Amino acid sequence: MKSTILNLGLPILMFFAFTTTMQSQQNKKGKKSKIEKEFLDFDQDEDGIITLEEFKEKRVKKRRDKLSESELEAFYARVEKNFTLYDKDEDGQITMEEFKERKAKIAEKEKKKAAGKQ
Ligand SMILES: [Ca+2]
Ligand SMILES: [Ca+2]
Repeated sequence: MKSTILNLGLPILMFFAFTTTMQSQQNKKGKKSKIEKEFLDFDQDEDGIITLEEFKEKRVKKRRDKLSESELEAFYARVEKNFTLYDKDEDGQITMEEFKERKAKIAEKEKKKAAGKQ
């Protein structure tokens, strides 16, 4: 009797897992414009490319008043390192494609992290 329940339960579980995956994929598509907006937020002069200067400016803006000079310097170093993670072809500029790629990777990582916590 117990095994009958198990045999029925597994396909149902798999079905739910499948539909949940489908839903999250749909959400991802909906989020595309959000990433594009984020990109434009970085791209101050709207030339379709994020330079290191623009990247730094945006990241530091909120923190500038709160951090000491040495903290700010450390923060800049971190931001520069972060920039290279986005800039895949290392030309010193982040294109929309590179930005999206990196964002997708981050989302993937966070998904894995969240799954590991369960
Ligand atoms: Ca720009
Ligand atoms: Ca690049």
